[in-house]
Amino acid sequence: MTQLRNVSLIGAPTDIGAGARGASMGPEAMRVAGLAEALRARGVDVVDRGNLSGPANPWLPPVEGYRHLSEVVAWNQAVHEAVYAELKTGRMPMLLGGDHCLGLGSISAVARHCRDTGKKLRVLWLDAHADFNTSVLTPSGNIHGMPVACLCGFGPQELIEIGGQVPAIQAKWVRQIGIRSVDEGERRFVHEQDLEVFDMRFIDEMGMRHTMELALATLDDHTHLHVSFDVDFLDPVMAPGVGTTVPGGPTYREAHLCMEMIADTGRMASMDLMELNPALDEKNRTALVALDLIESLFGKSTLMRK
Ligand code: HAR
Ligand code: MN
Ligand code: MN
Ligand code: MN
Repeated sequence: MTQLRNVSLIGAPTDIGAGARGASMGPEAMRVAGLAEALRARGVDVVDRGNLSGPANPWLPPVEGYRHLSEVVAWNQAVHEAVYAELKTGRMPMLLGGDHCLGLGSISAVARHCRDTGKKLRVLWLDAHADFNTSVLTPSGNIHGMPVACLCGFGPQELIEIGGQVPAIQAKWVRQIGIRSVDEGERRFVHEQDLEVFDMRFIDEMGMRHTMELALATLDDHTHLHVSFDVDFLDPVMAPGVGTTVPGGPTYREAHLCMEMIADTGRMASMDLMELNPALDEKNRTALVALDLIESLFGKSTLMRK
């Protein structure tokens, strides 16, 4: 196992890109659930860097297809710098969102680190949504529906250039898993850009095991694996605490297998935990499920093989 065993928690308490308020409380909910303690119990050296700060949510309608664009840029710049700084010191950043628009800042930092160090990047995007909208395709203007498109170079200049290189990543470096809600124009764009999507129908037919074998194929010693975990990936029966629930997600066991297979690669070097919304949760239970899955991601297994 070459997986980094030193994690830096970075809180990004904002819901600036979301369609519901409350993801701003996500970082604290994970702390209350006992994230740092659970990782330490697994032998991980954990440092909590506390929360980033940024502009308040003005809760305004979209302007030219984007809601809160300048605020989204400011938050993503802060996330980018924080994530990049951790990678530079050889630590594993774990971004605690916050809504998923911040995946742009996080993954652009990871891509920049990979350019610095000559690593290959593989991004696993665990989500109910493809997050591949643009200002013309979006039905909402909410930028949390756009980060993958922005990373691939399709988005407003001030956002897509945050990592210093446009595009920050190539679509072929991404594997999306658990997808079950894609907007009409977004669907066409996903095909046009050849994004590799393992949707729920694929998982139903092929099983999570085969899905993950494909998603994790061709990783090697030079691959930096980034996991962007949108909590709405999970079935809302077990994870109601998100702003945009979509029925028919992976079961508890399927989600665990997904995490366990990622852990087995030993290649995860950064991650995001996004969209947790305590305002919509029940006694922090979604945070506790997310924590449970993160433990699996860090190698917890029933028979403790390693
Ligand atoms: N596709 C819809 C939109 O663009 C909903 C996007 C919801 N996204 C997230 N993150 N919750 O995945 O508005
Ligand atoms: Mn590194
Ligand atoms: Mn998402
Ligand atoms: Mn989502």
